[in-house]
Amino acid sequence: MEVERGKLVEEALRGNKRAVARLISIVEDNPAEARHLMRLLAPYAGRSHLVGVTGPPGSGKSTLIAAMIKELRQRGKTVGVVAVDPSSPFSGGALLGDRVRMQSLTLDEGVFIRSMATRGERGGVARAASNAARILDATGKDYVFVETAGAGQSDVDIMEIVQTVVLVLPPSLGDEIQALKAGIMEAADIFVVNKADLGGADKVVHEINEILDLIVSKKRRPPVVKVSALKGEGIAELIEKLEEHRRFLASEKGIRLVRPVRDDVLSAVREAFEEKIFNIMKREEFRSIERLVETGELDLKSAAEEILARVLKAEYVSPPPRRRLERGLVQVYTGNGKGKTSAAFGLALRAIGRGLRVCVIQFIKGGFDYGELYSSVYLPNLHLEAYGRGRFVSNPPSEEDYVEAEKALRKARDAVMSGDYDVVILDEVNTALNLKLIRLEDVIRLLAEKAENVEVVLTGRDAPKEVIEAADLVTEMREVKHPYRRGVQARIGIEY
Ligand SMILES: Nc1nc2c(ncn2[C@@H]2O[C@H](COP(=O)(O)OP(=O)(O)OP(=O)(O)O)[C@@H](O)[C@H]2O)c(=O)[nH]1
Ligand SMILES: [Mg+2]
Repeated sequence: MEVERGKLVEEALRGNKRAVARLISIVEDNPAEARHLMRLLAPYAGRSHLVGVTGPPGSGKSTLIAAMIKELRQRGKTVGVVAVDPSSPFSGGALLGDRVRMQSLTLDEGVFIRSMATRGERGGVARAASNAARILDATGKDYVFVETAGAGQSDVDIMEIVQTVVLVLPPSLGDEIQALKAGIMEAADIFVVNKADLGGADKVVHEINEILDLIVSKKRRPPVVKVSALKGEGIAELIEKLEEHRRFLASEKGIRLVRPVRDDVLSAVREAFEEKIFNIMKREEFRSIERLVETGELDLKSAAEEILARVLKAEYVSPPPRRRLERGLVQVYTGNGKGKTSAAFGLALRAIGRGLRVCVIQFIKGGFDYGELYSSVYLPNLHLEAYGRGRFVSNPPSEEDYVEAEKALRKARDAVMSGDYDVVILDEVNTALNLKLIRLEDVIRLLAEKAENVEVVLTGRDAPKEVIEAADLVTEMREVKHPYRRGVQARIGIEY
């Protein structure tokens, strides 16, 4: 497939019309394949002048394009055409002479014409047409015209991918001009009043100008050009206007001269998201949703929403890539000031952000209602266990206080030895030591035996001097001021 694809693209780039036609067919029929092909072609596109030609049915768009092709070929320019859903075939009308002229156009090596039917899902045609235009662009056409019928959303979509929008109006339009979709009126960069040979054209030119007086808020007032596509009159002037518009775009920092990339961006997003789905969801998990759709228990939209929700959720809580410390030290936050546990949690946040795993063992505090108990749920790689009875330890401590502290110490040993964590925070361990709930020598041994690449943080006031000696970093929080002293109560979210 890969080779075939490459070969086809190569042939098309070399100007082989059959290869170009095949490329466009593939892109029309197969959105997945289209993405691959468009990516291969992307580097070659971006040089054509993409011109949208729109207007009511029968206004003479196809005839006008044919006339422009003739003029452009005389100037040595190559041209591609994508005609979307023409109600009359791209024949330039019923006149026999036209048909012959068209035929001679399709034989011309410098011209490529392709019709495309509207069908299927909304947006599908717009995408296919825009891809086809891009293919013609990549294969080196100087001008690419995209003809659309001037009604409906897909027109507006297509108009967004071109650089210059030409709105073709017949002279017989009269009041209908008011009924034209405002969006199209405003999107038009050049107005063409066609069939000037039939008379009545000046009146339409006048009406358009009146409307333009009202709606023109742009920097550039779109010119109104009177032509007869059939007789080839006014065509040279129209081409001048096209070129003038291109120069205008270039002077506007090339905004629309840059190849419109919305489709590329969207399809890249689609692709990235698809990849994410299968990175995050197990095949089976996906399959189970698929099955619900098959049996009709879930409609497509709900299925999509379900998948979206799961992926986003997993993505949201998924941690950065796992990292390990090269060397772990021992830190102590002690003193009578507030902020010891807060400092330890600050360190935890930093560590988690770098893909380290953090374990917090809280001595004494278990059973109290601290905010960190709730936030740890949202933090990947933060494991928190609180031991204690939810009551201040009295003197002498109860049997249960000893049991809880013992459990916490055992857990702490596991955490520093297991290799599962990179940072282990022993919150209030100093307090447990001072209350003699656990033995100092056990804590010192734990620090001595901890795995090399594990950082251990001990908090709590009055750290024993043996702990301070064993530590690499010791910070003492000293109370300078505290709101409790002036009767401020503990606040939820700040003190607890
Ligand atoms: N008299 C006159 N007839 C024209 C002119 N341009 C086009 N026509 C005729 O108008 C009819 C419609 O022309 P098309 O070029 O097929 O019009 P269109 O806008 O492409 O039509 P759809 O693609 O069906 O929307 C044909 O019979 C043309 O010959 C013109 O300048 N003068
Ligand atoms: Mg047409």
